[in-house]
Amino acid sequence: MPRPILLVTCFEPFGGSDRNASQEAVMAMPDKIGPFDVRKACLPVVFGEAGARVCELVDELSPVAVVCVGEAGGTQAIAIETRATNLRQARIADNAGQAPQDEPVVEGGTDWLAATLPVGDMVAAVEAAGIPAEPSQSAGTFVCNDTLYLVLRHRGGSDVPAGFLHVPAGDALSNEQLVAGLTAAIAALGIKTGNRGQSHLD
Ligand code: PCA
Repeated sequence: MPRPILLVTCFEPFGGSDRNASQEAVMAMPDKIGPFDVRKACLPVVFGEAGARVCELVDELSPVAVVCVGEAGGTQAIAIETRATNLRQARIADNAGQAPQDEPVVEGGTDWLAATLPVGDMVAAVEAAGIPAEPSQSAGTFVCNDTLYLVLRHRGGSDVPAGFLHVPAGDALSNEQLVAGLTAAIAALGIKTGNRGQSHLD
């Protein structure tokens, strides 16, 4: 039996910064976690393109789950997003110079899409590893939210469970803590998956 593939993505630096905490943490994660082979990809911080890239990787790798990771300013904990909103509202330009205002991610798309990873179990697992974590009801309206929205509606709300974790930008948590927290969150997926009481990963 081949080992199940878990797709984990991060983002390149953006907004004039030369670092992205999500990239540093994801690239330092182990290549195997529990039963999973972890495949990592770093995404462009570009509206539409990042989500399209994840969808391509889903088609190419057939992962059992997708965990996207980005950084967020002003937070002290790993935030596990519960949903994505159909809104693009950029305070700063993305890395292609786009700053959409009040535009939908998908014209005519549903207002919200729920993440399909077990958010509560993941929060508990990260906290059990001694790293602060919290569920979050908003992934913002920039490229991270955009990516989650596009992945969740891929193949018409695909069978692949997907979710998003925001790690603090800057030094609120060390890279070692981020790696430990992300690894714990992913290990929790092997125990129980899906937020509809279904087990997707068995
Ligand atoms: N954070 C941004 C985009 C890339 C990243 O790491 C966001 O929260 O949308």
